[in-house]
Amino acid sequence: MALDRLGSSLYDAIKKVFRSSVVDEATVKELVRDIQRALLQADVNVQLVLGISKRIEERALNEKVPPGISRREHVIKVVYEELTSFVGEKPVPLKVEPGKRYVLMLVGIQGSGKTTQAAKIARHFQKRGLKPALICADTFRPGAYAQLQQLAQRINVPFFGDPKAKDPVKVVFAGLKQFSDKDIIIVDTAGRHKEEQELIKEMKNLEKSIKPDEVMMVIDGTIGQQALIQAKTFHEATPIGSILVTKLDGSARGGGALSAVAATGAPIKFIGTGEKVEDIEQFIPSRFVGRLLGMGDLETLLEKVKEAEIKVPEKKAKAILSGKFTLTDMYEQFEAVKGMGPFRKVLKMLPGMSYDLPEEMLNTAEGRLEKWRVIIQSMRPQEKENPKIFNSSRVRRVARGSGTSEKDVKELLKQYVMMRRMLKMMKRKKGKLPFMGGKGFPTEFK
Ligand SMILES: Nc1nc2c(ncn2[C@@H]2O[C@H](COP(=O)(O)OP(=O)(O)O)[C@@H](O)[C@H]2O)c(=O)[nH]1
Ligand SMILES: [Mg+2]
Repeated sequence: MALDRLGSSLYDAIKKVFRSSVVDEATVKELVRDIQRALLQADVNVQLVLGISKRIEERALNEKVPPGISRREHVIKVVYEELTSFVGEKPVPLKVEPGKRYVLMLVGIQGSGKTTQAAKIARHFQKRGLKPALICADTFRPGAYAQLQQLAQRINVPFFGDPKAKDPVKVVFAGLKQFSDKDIIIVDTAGRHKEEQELIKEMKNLEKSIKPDEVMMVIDGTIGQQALIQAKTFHEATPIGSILVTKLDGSARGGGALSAVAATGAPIKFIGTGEKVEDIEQFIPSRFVGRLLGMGDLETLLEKVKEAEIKVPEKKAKAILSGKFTLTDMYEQFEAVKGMGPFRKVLKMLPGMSYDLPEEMLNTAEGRLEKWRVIIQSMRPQEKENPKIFNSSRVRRVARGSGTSEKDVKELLKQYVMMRRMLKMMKRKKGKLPFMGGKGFPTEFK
């Protein structure tokens, strides 16, 4: 199951909590069951799933709700916290300082993505003004040398290797000598499929000889449950200091790889999200879980909600919920959101936005929201109040007046229809929009 699907099924589970009229024991139990199902389908280890769901249930049912937040919010907070602690509470960045040579050794089976990540990590630090270097210690696979050499050349990072060498230890020592002035040296090692024992032996030996500052295990995010066994085997041979999960783009069954974290106790430091050398991200647990839940970074969200305390007069809120949602109202929403910080971030927090908007739209959302504001400003009052009257000549006029294209105007109108439909749906279900309980976000509907 794809990681993004895990995201949307967790999100659906959470959404149910938002929409149910009361949050009681039955709601919590159903939520826990939904979460279990989502995690199991994403290949997370059964024991882990049971542990997490038990803690969520206990806390959600028994913990006292802190003042200032609703029971609903509390339940979501518990889910979020438990999932976050499952992938690592805080980000653990790879610390590299100028002038202090740091040797990072990558391990993992063949095809997990070591060589590619070696280059990605080098580039990551190069972009931050540090001096990286790459060493090819894969003396096993023909072509390993050329692969890393080419990658190094492309990103302009110093590279050392010996295509004829048989002993990786010797190669690494020679490389380390040459790179004594570098800040981070990334050692790419061999991985094998079948002769696992051989691989483990070589890895152990290499680690003992060169004594790297850190051993980072590269795990293919698509291998599911196997990741757990793999991580355990490696960890027993050489304590793994950190983990990099690759291929979390596409159809990664990331849950299995995430279980590996629990097996080794080592933090995930990076994730690989594509084949290109820039497709690497520092792993930030809260952001990751937020993404899984389809609601951005919850902590930031709760903070923002408290900070902003945007309220819409009750009369207006009632009018909107009764179906009267005009473009003027939409404009006001944009204005309100604008005061809350970076658009993109806030957009992810908007009800229904993170999963209903295509990714490409989110990417350009910042510019777009600004555009939409200008477009609405260029409309006549009767158009804002009654958008139904829009025809092609009105669209053309507004596009011209706002310096945008007709396509832009149509897109805005489409977005408007979507939001109105969503509000109507909410009304029918008599639920609140996500995060609209308590202090309300971005407006208060009571
Ligand atoms: N989609 C995707 N492919 C990746 C990623 N990282 C590596 N790959 C691909 O995985 C394959 C194996 O990578 P490689 O670095 O040679 O693995 P190694 O044998 O462990 O050194 C290559 O085709 C890479 O392009 C990633 O983050 N996403
Ligand atoms: Mg390789």
